Amino acid sequence: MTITITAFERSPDGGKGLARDTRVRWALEEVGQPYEVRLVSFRAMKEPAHIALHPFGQIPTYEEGDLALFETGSIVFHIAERYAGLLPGDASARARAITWMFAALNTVEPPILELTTARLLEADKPWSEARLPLVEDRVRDRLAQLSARLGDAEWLDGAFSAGDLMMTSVLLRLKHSRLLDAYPNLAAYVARGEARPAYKRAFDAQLAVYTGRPTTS
Ligand SMILES: N[C@@H](CCC(=O)N[C@@H](CS)C(=O)NCC(=O)O)C(=O)O
Repeated sequence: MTITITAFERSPDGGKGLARDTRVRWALEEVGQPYEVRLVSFRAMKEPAHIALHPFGQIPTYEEGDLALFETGSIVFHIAERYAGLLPGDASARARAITWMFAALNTVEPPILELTTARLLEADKPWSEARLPLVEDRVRDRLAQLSARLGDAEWLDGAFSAGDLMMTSVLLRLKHSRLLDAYPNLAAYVARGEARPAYKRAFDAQLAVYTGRPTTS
């Protein structure tokens, strides 16, 4: 059955991995499933046809036969459940991997997104300069906690899982800030994720949309 995802027709970062279709592409590459991409404009994202797929008018979405999903947490979880390669077979290890997916999306991503908002959208506000250090400290708190838990391990809980895919995807948002520098084990963790062939294929395929180079999927 053909899998179709949606992605930005014009991506704000020019396809350099920040748009969330990257994590869905990555999951599909990890499990070896081909997929098609339908590009949507910002205007089309807010029109009824897309809203029927995604009530909040965003990307990515995921279609497979008569199944339509939105939210990257749900999409990556679905891929990991349906195809082998992203969740361990052992029930407890599987539950822990899923826990890390939730931790990435519910606990680590929110302060990182808040920082992006503060830097990009609120920089001209009179209170921005005073607030920014507070927002950065909230990110640092989470990074310190995650760094302490990861320690010297390669991945968060045994073998690479959907939990690592999601956590790496979230941390990649900090790549161009200096915040990861204080946590070398997290920086190395992110680099390990980026070095995975499946991630590289996903990244290249997204970038190719905007550079015109042929995609790998
Ligand atoms: N929680 C959603 C967030 C989706 C989201 O924020 N998508 C962004 C692209 S990465 C988007 O469509 N932004 C355009 C908009 O919100 O109008 C998920 O994980 O799928």
